[in-house]
Amino acid sequence: MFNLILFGPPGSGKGTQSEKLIARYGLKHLSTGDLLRSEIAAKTPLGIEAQRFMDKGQLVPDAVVIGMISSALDHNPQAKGFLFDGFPRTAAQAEALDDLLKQKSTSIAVMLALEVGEEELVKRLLKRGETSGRSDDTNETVIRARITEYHNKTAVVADYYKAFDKVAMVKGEGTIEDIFAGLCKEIDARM
Ligand code: B4P
Repeated sequence: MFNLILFGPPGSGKGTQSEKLIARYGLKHLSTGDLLRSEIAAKTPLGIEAQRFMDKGQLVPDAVVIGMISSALDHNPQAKGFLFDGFPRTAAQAEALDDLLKQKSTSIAVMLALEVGEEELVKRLLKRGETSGRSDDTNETVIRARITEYHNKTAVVADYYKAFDKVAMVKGEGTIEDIFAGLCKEIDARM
């Protein structure tokens, strides 16, 4: 199995690049953002709870997202590898992911970390908010709260994987194709 994490602040292009990466490498895409949004759309109790946090730009509680990922792993026994998009976002989630993968006798091969400046992030998310219908993209205060959550709780996740020498930093500004080429180079060097 080849498992990778696509990491970066909100709006850094994780969703955009994930689509291209799964098409090229045949990995199973697990996006906690997408999973949460489908729970919200289906108005499940989990979705109703998650929405309260997402509308404020806050992270959803660890137990909720770890449970979602655990069941997604169980439902995909045939996958040749997973692309984790937007997960893990806290140190507790990173430890839980390691445990879940260990139970399946596998591990993370690499964390690809997209680097994008803060003003570019805000610009991209406000632009997406014009058409996406995502309530967390239309309000600049909520967008900045998401970036603050990233600095306070998520940035440390890169340190967790750096300790195992598993982090590759990739420039996340420029054309989508150039960024994709940078990501593929790092993956191909490790496959
Ligand atoms: P996510 O759904 O993960 O989304 P994101 O971080 O906002 O965006 P992403 O980085 O995927 O950006 P994208 O490619 O779309 O999270 C949403 C919320 O869910 C979180 O705030 C949190 O509340 C909750 N959540 C999710 N996972 C969680 C977890 N593990 N634990 C707790 N809570 C969790 O790109 C953004 C825009 O930029 C797009 O419009 C795109 O077209 C554009 N773009 C991309 N690349 C570009 C480029 N090179 N140049 C110009 N524009 C570009």
